[in-house]
Amino acid sequence: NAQERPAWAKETKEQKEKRMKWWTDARFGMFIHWGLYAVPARHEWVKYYERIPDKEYEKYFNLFDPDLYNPKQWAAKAKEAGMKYFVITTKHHEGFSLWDTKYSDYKATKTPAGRDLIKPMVEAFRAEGIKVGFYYSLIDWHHPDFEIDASHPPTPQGKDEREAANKGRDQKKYQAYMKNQLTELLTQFGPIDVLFTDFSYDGKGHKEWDSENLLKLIRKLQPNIIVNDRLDLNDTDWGWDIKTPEQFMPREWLTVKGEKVPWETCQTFSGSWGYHRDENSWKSVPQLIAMLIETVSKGGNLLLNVGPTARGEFDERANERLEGIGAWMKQHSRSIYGCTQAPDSFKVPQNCFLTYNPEKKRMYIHLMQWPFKSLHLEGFKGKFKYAQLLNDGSEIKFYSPTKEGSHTTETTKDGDVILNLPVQKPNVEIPVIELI
Ligand code: H79
Repeated sequence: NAQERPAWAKETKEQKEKRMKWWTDARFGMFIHWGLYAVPARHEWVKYYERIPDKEYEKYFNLFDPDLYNPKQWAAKAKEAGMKYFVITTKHHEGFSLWDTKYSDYKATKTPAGRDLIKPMVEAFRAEGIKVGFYYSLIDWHHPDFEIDASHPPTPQGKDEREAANKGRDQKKYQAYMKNQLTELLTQFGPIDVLFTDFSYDGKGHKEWDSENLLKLIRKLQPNIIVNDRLDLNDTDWGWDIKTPEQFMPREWLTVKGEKVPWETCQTFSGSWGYHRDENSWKSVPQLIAMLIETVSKGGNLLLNVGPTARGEFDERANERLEGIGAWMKQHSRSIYGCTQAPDSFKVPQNCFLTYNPEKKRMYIHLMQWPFKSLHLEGFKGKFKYAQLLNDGSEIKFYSPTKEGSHTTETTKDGDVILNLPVQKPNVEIPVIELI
């Protein structure tokens, strides 16, 4: 970037780690996608996929009436699932604002909802001790100055058509609008812990968003905020905080210039982010728990999305999954909170994910398949003193085989430890062994 880096972009690695510690310890957050697209209930990109003209999309604005909206219930569900922060779509690509913004009439206040929906949400989650994150869409399909590109619905088919449609549009004015809206969001709702901007692509990047100045403003208004990487700013030089792969599980801890960086995968229950009535691709509770474990085993966070309905509720499929995850978390969150990838010196046993708490020096072995009686731990000898099942705190006995006697010696190497597991798998989705 041509501009000089501001002071905050020069914080040391240690300073950054300290600022982000609550977030790296938290490991698990709730994403919430809520907007007018909850009314058609067939994907938050429905305006794009179905080429819906503005006039026709208006009907969802006029019908948006979340009469069952009770953010205390949402917050209670997030808490029950073990989520430590939440991120709400204050405005998605459709351009509709959930708060009472001064800078647009395309907002919840002007719909049958008739009020600011963000303030009570922020209050409800804070009251549960859950940190507050705002998602803000850089893309805006409603603002009259947002320059139309190939992914703008209803998508003009040709370049000429787009150029004609852009007569009179001034992206600079849209930049000012974003700054005004972000100023509201970052000054009127108390401390905001996370900002999730979305997103840059072929059509638009840091020039079109004025990303450098946007980030400067964000840091000025909320110096401790954690900002994602979607502003199209150069690697770490420009001071974004987290890498955010979308519906994707990386092979290993994500790096920038060879250095491990904080990362968060955002994931959905069923594919769509907005409430989708007819989607049949819902992940199961054990799949979702496995996703959380695998993410932490690679040093990342999981931001798991709920798309509330048009009437303002989490639907029963979402609640069932949040409850299932919560039941597991109640007994096993020790292997998640404050944990990270295990040191390389520990070899990952077959069909297992390891997580490690570096402060407590405890290792967690997640058994994705229950073996018959023996779990072989290569090179673990002398690295722990006690082993227990995490769900009930019951002792697991172990031994290191010797060269003499046992039939196990032929396939066992020096330094191995064998855990004596019960024949029956404990009655939990994914059993965990804690090494102390
Ligand atoms: O808010 C959620 C999504 O709506 C948004 N980010 C998450 C958090 C998002 N949707 N898609 N993407 C991000 C990735 C971009 C996809 C695109 Fe395309 C490829 C845009 C244009 C080409 C697929 C095909 C989607 C639209 C057309």
